Amino acid sequence: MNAYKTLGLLLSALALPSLGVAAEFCDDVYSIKVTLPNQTSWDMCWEHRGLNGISLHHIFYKPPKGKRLMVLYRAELAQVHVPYDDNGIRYHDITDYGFGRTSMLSLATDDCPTGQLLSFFDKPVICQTVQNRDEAYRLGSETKQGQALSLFSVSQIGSYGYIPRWTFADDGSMEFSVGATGALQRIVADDQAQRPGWNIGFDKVGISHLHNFFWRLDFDLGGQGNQDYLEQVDFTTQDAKLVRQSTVFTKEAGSSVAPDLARTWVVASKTLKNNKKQPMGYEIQLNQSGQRDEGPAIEPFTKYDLYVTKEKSCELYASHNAGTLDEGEVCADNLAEFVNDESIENTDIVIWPTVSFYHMPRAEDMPNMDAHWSSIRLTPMNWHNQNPLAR
Ligand SMILES: [Cu+2]
Repeated sequence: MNAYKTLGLLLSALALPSLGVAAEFCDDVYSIKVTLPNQTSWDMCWEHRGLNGISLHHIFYKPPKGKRLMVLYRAELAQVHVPYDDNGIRYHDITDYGFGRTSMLSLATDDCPTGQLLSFFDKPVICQTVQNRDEAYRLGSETKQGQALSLFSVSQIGSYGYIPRWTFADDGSMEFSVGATGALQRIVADDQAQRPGWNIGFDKVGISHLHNFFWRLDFDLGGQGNQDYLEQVDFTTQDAKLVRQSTVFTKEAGSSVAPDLARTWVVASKTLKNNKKQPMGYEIQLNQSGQRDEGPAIEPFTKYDLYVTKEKSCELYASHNAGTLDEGEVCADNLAEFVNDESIENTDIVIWPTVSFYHMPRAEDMPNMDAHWSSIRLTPMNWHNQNPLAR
């Protein structure tokens, strides 16, 4: 052992206690570890990616009295598709412009008044806050206030400002949202053409359009990548009763919202069980399912509201994925091609929830728009033995 090595060991032995535990899966600067006042902990790593913007990975949750377990291996926004009603343009903002690099705005202290800014090199890109979420529960006079960890960044794409936000609550639930603000991208004089849209004043028409948001979620419940399955749960009426019908997907598939069946989806683990012997999992809820887009034949990826595929490093974006290359392999173009009858049993799966917002412009969109939010919600389903915040 040479002198330098001895000195190095000595220094690291001296330094370790004050450094604390280093992040497991990333550099310390990309590590987020928060214990909320209710003693729930969340920890994860973040990345800045040119196309996805902020991407999160190795997401772990620890309830106040339970074990720390991985929920998601990776989570990212995988497309923002904006087709205009007059077919004048159909944007694919994530792949064609990218939410990272120059699109990602540098945040000021005022953008994050109650939190802390996280920087990518010297550019502050994430605002991290702990927020109150009012009553977590109430039973008579017994009540508990809830909290959540919230992360957001801002990406400027054309006239639009998009705010991807990731919220992790003290009860294990998560909400992934995107706010759309900025200014209207396309306004025409209404005597130019009978364009689909809405008169926003002074003979100006804001062209109506959709914002279709796609997330790519690689769940690895309990860190076991090959043990997750996706179940679709429907309720049908039989003899004045509602009867549950469960379908576990065994092959890659697309599925759509069905309000008449009260349809929902649960991702769960074949091996992880709570103390009541129930499979531990998460329910996936699409919060804005009042509007949906099934576009023309050139956009087959809009056909379904949720997809499940076998995990592939070549399948990263819901549409316009073909330009991406993985070790020389030409990747398939979009979700409709990713779903090609492959088995998803005993393999790592990816879930792609989507929501649509139909934006009909109004006078109030001038000169700048309010932030309108679209989101999905992930709620623990038998992940715990009981309400994790109960005494
Ligand atoms: Cu819009």
